[in-house]
Amino acid sequence: MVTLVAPQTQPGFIDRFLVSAEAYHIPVTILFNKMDLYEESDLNVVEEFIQIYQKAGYDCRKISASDPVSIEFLKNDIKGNKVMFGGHSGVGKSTLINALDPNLKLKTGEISIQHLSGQHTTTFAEMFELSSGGFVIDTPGIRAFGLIDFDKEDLSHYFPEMREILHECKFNNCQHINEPGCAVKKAVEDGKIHESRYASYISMMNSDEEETFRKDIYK
Ligand SMILES: Nc1nc2c(ncn2[C@@H]2O[C@H](COP(=O)(O)OP(=O)(O)O)[C@@H](O)[C@H]2O)c(=O)[nH]1
Ligand SMILES: [Mg+2]
Ligand SMILES: [Zn+2]
Repeated sequence: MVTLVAPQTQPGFIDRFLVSAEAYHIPVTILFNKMDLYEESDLNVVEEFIQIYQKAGYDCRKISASDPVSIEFLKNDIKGNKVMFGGHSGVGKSTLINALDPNLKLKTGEISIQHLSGQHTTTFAEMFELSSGGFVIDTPGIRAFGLIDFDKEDLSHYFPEMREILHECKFNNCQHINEPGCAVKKAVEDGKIHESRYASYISMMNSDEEETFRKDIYK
């Protein structure tokens, strides 16, 4: 779940999230929430984001947790599945789950350590069954992502639009940085891969290996 105001989600955060999902073969739908709050200029930014992520192959949906019509499709998507809602604190994950099933009464808004009866604070991931079918996992807000369980050399495999053309690179160990005959760099130049996605790739390649690619996160 992504919002562009209150709070603002950065492409770099989305890209790290998506890479983690790809690494675990988890299909992603990007929900742009709080559409009811956006001014004209915000709407342009939403469209830019949607361009970036549709080009990368992701399903993008504009919703408002407060607009039942905009979220109805989710009931079908969730039926028969287990679905995790992720994103920054305050983007509206718990509000959306309540809108999908008002019986759940998850706590929203201010994070509180008080456990009021009949309410759940999102301080850890918790799974709930929806009355319309399927299960949803509500997660606490994620500030940053540093949890990717694979080698740096494989990073481009977790960008779907890069994965498609990797075999076209001249060198089979191409890192898509400075190598000649690199199909990824050419696709960026030709506008087939969005510059913002490539910038995230480079940023992740340059990031501290211990931080970004550590393999002991669940130990
Ligand atoms: N205007 C508007 N506010 C929303 C929407 N979704 C959530 N909110 C508000 O955003 C705040 C944070 O929501 P919450 O569900 O607690 O976010 P979470 O931390 O992602 O679970 C609450 O005050 C919600 O009422 C929406 O679609 N539109
Ligand atoms: Mg919450
Ligand atoms: Zn390459």
